[in-house]
Parts: sequence; C-alpha cells; structure tokens
Amino acid sequence: MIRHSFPTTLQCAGRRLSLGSFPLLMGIVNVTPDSFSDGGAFLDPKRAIEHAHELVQAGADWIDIGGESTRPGAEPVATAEELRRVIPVIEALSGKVDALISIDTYKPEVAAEAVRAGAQIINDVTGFRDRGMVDWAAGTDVGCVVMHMRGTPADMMQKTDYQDVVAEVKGYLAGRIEELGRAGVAPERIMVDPGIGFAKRRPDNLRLLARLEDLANLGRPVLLGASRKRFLGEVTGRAEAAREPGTIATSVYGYLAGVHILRVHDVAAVRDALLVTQAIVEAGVEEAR
Ligand code: HH2
Repeated sequence: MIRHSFPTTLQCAGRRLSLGSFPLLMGIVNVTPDSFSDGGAFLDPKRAIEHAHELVQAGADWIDIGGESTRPGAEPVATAEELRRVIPVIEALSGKVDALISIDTYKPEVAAEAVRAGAQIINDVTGFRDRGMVDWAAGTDVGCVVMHMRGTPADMMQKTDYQDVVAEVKGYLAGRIEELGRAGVAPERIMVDPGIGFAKRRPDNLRLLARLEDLANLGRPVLLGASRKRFLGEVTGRAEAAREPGTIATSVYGYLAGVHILRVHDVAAVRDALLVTQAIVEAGVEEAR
C-alpha cells in the first residue's frame, strides 16, 4: 500500500543529487510584505537571512527565496523591486549555508540575477510558460521546478473548471518537460509540481494529493507545496498560523506517496513527523523480512 519514494537523479549547477529514500525539505523564505501566511515577517533582508539560517539548522536541505507573493489575487511586483528584495538575501546566503538555494520567480531577468548571486535552482510557478525563461534556462545548467497553474495569481481562481484535474495537470507538466527538452534543458534538470492551490479549489487539491503517484509516473522528482494553504483551512476551519497539523498530514501523506521534495514553512515540525513515519516504515520492512 505504501508507495515509498523511488530513486530519481537530479542534475543542477554541476551537482548530481540522488533523491528518493527521504524527501528533501525545502524551507520557504518570503521576502515580501504580503505573502499569505508570513507576509512582512521577512521583508527586512536581515530577518530573511536569519530565517534562512534557522531553517537550515532545523534541517532544511534547500531554501526557496521569493520576492513576489503568488497568493490568489496578488498583483505582480516590478522586476526592479523583486530584484531589490531577493538579491541581497541570496548573495548573503550563497556559500554560507549547507543547502540548495532556489529563486521563486517567473521572470527571466530575476532568474538570471539570482543565479549570478548564487541560486542553483529556478522555481517557476508558471511552469516556464514564458519563452524567454525557457531560452534562458537552456543556456544554463540550473535545476528547474516546473509547476502547474492556469492564468496568473490575480485571475487564477476564476480558472478552476476541470474535467479531470489529475490528467490535465499531468498532461501540462509532460508538455512543459517536452518543450524544455526541445530547447535544450535535459530532463535530468527538471522537477515537477502539481501547484496545490494555484487555480485549484479544495476538491481539486484533494484529488491531486490523493493521486500523487500519477505524477511520479512522469519519471521526474515530484515537489509538493501544500504548507498552510487555503484548502487546509477549509478542511479544518483554521487560520494560516494554525495550519501546521494540516501541513504535517499532507507532508506525511506525500512522503508515503513517493514525493521527493516538500516545500514547507515549518521545517522542524515536518522533519520530526517524517522521521517518525520513516521509522515506522522501516520497522514494517524489517517485520516483512
Ligand atoms: N506555493 C507558493 C509559492 N511558490 N512554488 C512551488 N514550486 N510550489 C508551491 O506550491 C508554491 C510555490 C505559495 O506559498 P507561499 O510562498 O507561502 O506564499 P506567497 O506566494 O503568498 O508568498
């Protein structure tokens, strides 16, 4: 019944990583005034840098730095402002933390500057929809997170009409892997993400979570970002700050379904839950011998 992570290799910025036995933990650093769960808390670069160090101490393998909120209804941020927010933070962390660094952006200008500052992975919530982003990525060796969404954060919640959400998300991601491949981005550099909460309502999010194995069939590492999201509040009645138990449930479920990377706000809490899950899984394997 347990579909434990199967090994997949990821190539990024000259490194070859083997993913599989335990999910990588991606800690979130939002250098924004308006992110949905921690808006304003890390807008000051000093606080953002400290928070990244705290996340790594708590067990983060990877730090995701973003300078634009993508919560439903969010308006775009100008490129210059996004750069002003994220670049000092990446520069201060590069070479100073024992963790991968990604930039959460869909703008090629921001991606290029972030990589120059030390980022090794581009986390593009639009799934490299912008041809400029595809061409830019093809000329680099960075890792690429390809996420599914429809429209933009401003209008995505008006685009939630699906016949079969799982098939559509999987088809979209397969198409993006193909286009990136044609442009020269090797599949070994790509990770896929269903985009929980992006142009999806509660039943869509729950269906995608229930069928995560289908995405693992794409043959690329699967990244899951459900931390503190709205559907958890809809299921539990809790506000953002009180959605950690719900986040842990999705993380454990994702781990057992074979997810390779978990994008979370509270790395310490999720790590403990996964360590206990892993211990139970290993005891079960022992028992079956
Ligand atoms: N979710 C958010 C932002 N970036 N990237 C990936 N790959 N997957 C996700 O699910 C994902 C993401 C939204 O969460 P958060 O960063 O906490 O909020 P905001 O966009 O309001 O800054």
